[in-house]
Amino acid sequence: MARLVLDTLRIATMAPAAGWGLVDGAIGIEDGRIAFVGAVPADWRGVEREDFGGRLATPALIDCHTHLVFGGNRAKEFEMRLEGATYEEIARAGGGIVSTVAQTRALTEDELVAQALPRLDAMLAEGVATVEIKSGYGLTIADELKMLRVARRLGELRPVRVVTSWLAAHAVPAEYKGRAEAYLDDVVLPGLDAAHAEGLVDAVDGFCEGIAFSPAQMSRVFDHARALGLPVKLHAEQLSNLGGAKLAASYGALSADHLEYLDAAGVAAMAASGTVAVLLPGAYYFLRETQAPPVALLREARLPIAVATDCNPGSSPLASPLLAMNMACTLFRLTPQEALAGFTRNAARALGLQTEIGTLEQGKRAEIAVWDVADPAELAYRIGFNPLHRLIGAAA
Ligand code: DI6
Ligand code: FE
Repeated sequence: MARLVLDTLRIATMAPAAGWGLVDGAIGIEDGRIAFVGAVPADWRGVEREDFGGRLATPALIDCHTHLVFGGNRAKEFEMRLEGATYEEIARAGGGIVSTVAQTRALTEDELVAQALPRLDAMLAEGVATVEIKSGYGLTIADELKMLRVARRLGELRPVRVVTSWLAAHAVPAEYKGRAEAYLDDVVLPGLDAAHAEGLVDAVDGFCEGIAFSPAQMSRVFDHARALGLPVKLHAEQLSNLGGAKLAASYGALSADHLEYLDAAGVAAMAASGTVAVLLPGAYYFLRETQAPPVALLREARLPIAVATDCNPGSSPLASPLLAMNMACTLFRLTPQEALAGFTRNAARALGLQTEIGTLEQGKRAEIAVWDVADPAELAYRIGFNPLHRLIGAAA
């Protein structure tokens, strides 16, 4: 029985639905799980202790929405836009999501691993112990499977839990232009079967938008996921309101993500199904979006709100959860407490892992971030500064 006491901590357990759940004291760890939070029980007196000098402990961070695996980058496109080029001109010049698809298809698994590792390492350096990673830049069966194999390998190469999502319904590839249904028939649905058979899929995602897939098309994907017993989630209401959140909720989705254009009916549907609202301030910032998600409605409906980086080359080249927290506060007016809950308790729920991680409570996995700060609000407050002291117990 491996026991350890982390002593002299200020602990933000994030256990209550509101509040930090602050406790001053110790955390007992036994065989990788939290045995107690607070005072050290009598039968733990002889156990090895490590003193943390009053530092702050929080649950290790969970980034519940990323596209961490992709080839190349789109810095050139960023430059062109700042020099006045329109999105259309860039697309005609071979830019946009198509260019990331081409670059991703061209790389081997090893090369994709090598390109993703620095992004993953940046996240781990900020206290991340769980990261969700989507496919969606391969758009052929072979290339989508390749992306998810890379995601799984990242989880073997680093002490992090990787949760995967099948996002072949991210964009219609050039070779299927105007034939989205055929793309679903030829790639998205049979590819899902193949990826699932290989154990590569933890959930099924899609991009429900005018420039991507309609609600009716997404239902076909979700019906297939349901038949395989896989949970679903959706990029919904990012650029317009197609009722994607409502559709996702009708399938009991784990989460609906982005949500800038979400309306009251969508909120009500999500509340009824317990679907988590995942906010992605990095994409809002980078695309200079002006309509913010309806945070007041989300609060009113008591929807759990998660926050994530959406790390991707086109709309959110962001590998910093701490900066995402700051942006959620400055741009969406979340409180620092909501922002941290968004990267801990509610992010766990968005991945269906709420019984295992996301709060510091007895029985949960001992995945703990220790920070050189006194007050948990400091985590969302600073910009471009990383106060992580130590990450403990991340999945090996
Ligand atoms: N929404 C987004 O913001 C990204 N994907 C999505 O569904 C954009 C992806 C890209 O431009 O590469
Ligand atoms: Fe995304």
